[in-house]
Amino acid sequence: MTAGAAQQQKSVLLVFIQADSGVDGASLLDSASARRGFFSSFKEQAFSQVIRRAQFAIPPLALMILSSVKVPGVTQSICDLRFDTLPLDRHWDLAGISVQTGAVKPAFDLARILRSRGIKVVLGGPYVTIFPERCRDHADLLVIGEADEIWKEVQEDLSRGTLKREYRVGSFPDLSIDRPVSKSALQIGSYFTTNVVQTTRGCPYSCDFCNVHVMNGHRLRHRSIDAIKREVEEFLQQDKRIFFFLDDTVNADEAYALKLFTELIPYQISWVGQATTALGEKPKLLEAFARSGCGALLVGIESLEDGSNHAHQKFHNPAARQAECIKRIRQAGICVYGSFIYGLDGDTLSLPERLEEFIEDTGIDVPGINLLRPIPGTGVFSRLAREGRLLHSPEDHDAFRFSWGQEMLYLPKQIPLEEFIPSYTALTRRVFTASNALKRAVSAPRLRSAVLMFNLLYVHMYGLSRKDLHRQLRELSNDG
Ligand code: B12
Ligand code: SF4
Repeated sequence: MTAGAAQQQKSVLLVFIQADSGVDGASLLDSASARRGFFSSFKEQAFSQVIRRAQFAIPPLALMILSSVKVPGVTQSICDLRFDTLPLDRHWDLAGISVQTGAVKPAFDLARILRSRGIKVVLGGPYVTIFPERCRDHADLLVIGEADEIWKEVQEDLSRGTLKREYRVGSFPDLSIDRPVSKSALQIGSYFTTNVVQTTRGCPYSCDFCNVHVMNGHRLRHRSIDAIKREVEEFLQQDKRIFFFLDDTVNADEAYALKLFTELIPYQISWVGQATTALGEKPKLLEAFARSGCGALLVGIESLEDGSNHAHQKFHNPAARQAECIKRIRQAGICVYGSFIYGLDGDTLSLPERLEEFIEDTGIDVPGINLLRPIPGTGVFSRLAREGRLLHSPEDHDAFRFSWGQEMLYLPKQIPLEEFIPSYTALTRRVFTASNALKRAVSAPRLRSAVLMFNLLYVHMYGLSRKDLHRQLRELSNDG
């Protein structure tokens, strides 16, 4: 390579930001965490490491997709801040940051640091797509929307020195066009698995606490089954570990899912994903899931109160059918992670008892009992703001940061906050105990050690959540 060609070579750094709490590492939100004793600090750090290193440590698919778009003269690297420190000892022509709603402040802080060192910054991801105006001043350029196609243009412009201020994706990318995803920019050993695959994008539903349908549209877009099979084959050559199908609802199109998972049976993989419990009513599809190696599914149950789900625009999966469906999924040998939200608009103080009974009765392997997180840009956020029920100014998006059930951000409709918090913490104290963790692991249809680990982590994380919520309650009553 000549000196001139070497000069023209451009380098791009793609950065994934660690959330300061939640699945990336639970931490107490209050400064008291700094005052904890040696033993609890040590325990905290050890748990945090386990969480980072083992449980959810999957690579960011968005950045894998971007780094797979190859343009001559441009090299791309991924820096995952869960494991890596910023490689500021090297020269970068452009740094791309994926901004999730709720981790806006760390993303903007990072952008400022990079720009102060003369590195151009491009922001993309869910928050940029929904709130481009709020991002403009924090970056040299923005990519608004799904960047699968437009990222090539950005890199070409970088190469030519003609970068624009804004790249707006006109229409959702056609996923049936084959765009192979490569792992070449990943540190494979850092992750629990690197086999992350998305088969469809978009969601036909409109739950008001979610904005996937806002970001990715209501129409389900499919990748070609042949392309997925090639990807699975390719991925297996580098990493034989479990696959994670990241689709929000992997059974959203039942005919497609049946064909896909039937054709994946010969690959003998094991996999986990997210699905609706309607799967329990489709014996053929359920069998294809089980035979293709499905070990566990996360299902969003939210409330056991239909009125609550309806109040939040969730109409699929009526509560009455949930229990039977979950039992059938488990009978097929697939573990169920049941995700609930307590505090929805139709919920009353009688719900925790029913929820506990439901978890017992169905044998859910890993329960997750969440607090509603009003995320800026969602329907519920706007509605709670209109109704004066948000506990922070709706303009202050940083106040709505992610946390692991550690703070209430809004006033529940039917339950006063001073009764809601004790009722939630009493519920998590009963559900997440070490003996329940053991019981669930023993009765799990498979993946017993993973079920045990998840449940034990939750014993720890819900313990932190209780401390923070009680602190918030004390503060609120002092203020009042
Ligand atoms: C897998 C997953 C995870 C994984 C991996 C995290 C990750 N972000 O990769 C784990 C389990 C760790 C996780 C954790 C969390 N998650 Co999550 N997760 C998902 C899920 C199911 C898929 C993400 C994905 O890979 N999508 C596919 C890729 C291709 O889409 P994409 O990320 O949007 O990227 C495209 C564009 O946005 C854009 N883009 C993205 N980044 C960048 C960067 C640049 C520079 C450019 C140019 C473009 C660009 O181009 C990409 C290609 O088209 C989504 C749901 C969804 N449908 O997206 C939720 C989702 C992203 N998660 C969500 C949440 C709330 C969380 C947690 C806060 C949960 C918690 N309470 O702890 C944490 C936050 C962790 C973090 N540090 O961000 C919310 C985010 C809401 C929002 N508006 O931001 C989502 C949308 C789920 C939901 N229903 O609300 N999550
Ligand atoms: S919560 Fe799930 S089903 Fe509801 S809109 Fe979001 S992605 Fe779709």
